[in-house]
Amino acid sequence: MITRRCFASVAALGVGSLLAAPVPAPVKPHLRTLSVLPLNVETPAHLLDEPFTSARHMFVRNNGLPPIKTDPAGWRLAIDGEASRTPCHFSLAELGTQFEVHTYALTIECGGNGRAEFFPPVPGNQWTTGAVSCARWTGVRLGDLLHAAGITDDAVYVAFYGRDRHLSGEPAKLPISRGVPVEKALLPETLVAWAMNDGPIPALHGGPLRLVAGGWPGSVSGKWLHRLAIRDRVHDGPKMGGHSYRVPCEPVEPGAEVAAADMCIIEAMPVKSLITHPASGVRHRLAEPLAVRGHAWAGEGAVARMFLSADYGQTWQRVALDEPINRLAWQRFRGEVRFATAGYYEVWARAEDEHGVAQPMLLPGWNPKGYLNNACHRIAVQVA
Ligand SMILES: Nc1nc2c(c(=O)[nH]1)N[C@H]1C(S)=C(S)[C@@H](COP(=O)(O)O)O[C@H]1N2
Ligand SMILES: [Mo]
Repeated sequence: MITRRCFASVAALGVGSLLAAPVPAPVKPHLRTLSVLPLNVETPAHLLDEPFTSARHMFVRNNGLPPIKTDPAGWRLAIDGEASRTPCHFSLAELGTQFEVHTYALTIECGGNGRAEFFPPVPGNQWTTGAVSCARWTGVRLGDLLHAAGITDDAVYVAFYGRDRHLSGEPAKLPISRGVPVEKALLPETLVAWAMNDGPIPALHGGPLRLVAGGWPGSVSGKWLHRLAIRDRVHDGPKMGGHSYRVPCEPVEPGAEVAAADMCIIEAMPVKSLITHPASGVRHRLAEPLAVRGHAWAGEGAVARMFLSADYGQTWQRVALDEPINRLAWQRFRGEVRFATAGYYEVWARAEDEHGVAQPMLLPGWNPKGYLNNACHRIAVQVA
């Protein structure tokens, strides 16, 4: 892996242009770059403290190379597929005028967020805690577009096609083409969006048009969207099959080899939370309570109760939790932690959903690609 330091020194010397193969400047230097080709960047927990994630602090997960041209003026969205009676296409202007426009804050978490913790280790981007965001997305309901395209009764899945390019450079190959079952596609919050946080979607995040299906693995929220196919079967595009975005249908022993046939597609993400203030490693004065806050989310549902522990989970204190601004938006929590003595502590956070399902304190089920790690987040606190 190329380190950030390496980028910084090249940029500082201004010699990038002199190198035969110029070292790219970090795209988000204040975040943590996991890989450059393709670009994968995660966000330190304390930079996710904003109510809604700004572009500056949004993780980047690319499977291929972003398109070279993302001009909104010429952009078209086609809708077709076996289960479309009236295939059609729209410009961005037509989308905005022919359909009702909606804005929702939607949590997008990469299926592999937390992968770095699995043991035995699994290949792939070693995300720690920073592959999650919740921005405000504006666009039209995917369901409205499906009706415009004459969705038929035998529709099973809605597939996305993006304009990004395969790493091999082969124009016929797609880096990724996934999608969602029709039931998820028809939910009111599933959007085809052209705006993020009231501005155009940044090119890195799928602008000018992307699918946003909150609460599900980020890989279903197709960026650089130019085509939707209404399928009469489970979509079979790149990264739908094999071990991609799938977990063993039945739990397996850590390190087990699992046949592709025994892997099931991930749907909603599990309940989870993140402490966004203070940053891990904070020094704190014994006399005062420590103000702790963060976000919690729960896949297709809502978080019902939120807890903090300062004794490795031996005792838990229930803390304040906001309602989500809309379904599938993350929820703010805030509490105060008091310490009996000086010394080293950890503060742990644990979210519980509406059905009484809470985050595990240790790693959840190991799986070959390291998906769905929703273990409790914890920060270090030095009390003096
Ligand atoms: N076209 C396209 N869409 C894509 C991807 C991609 O590589 N190409 N990556 C997916 C994955 S795995 C995730 S987690 C999210 C990341 O969105 P972000 O980079 O805007 O944070 O986009 C998804 N949509
Ligand atoms: Mo992802």
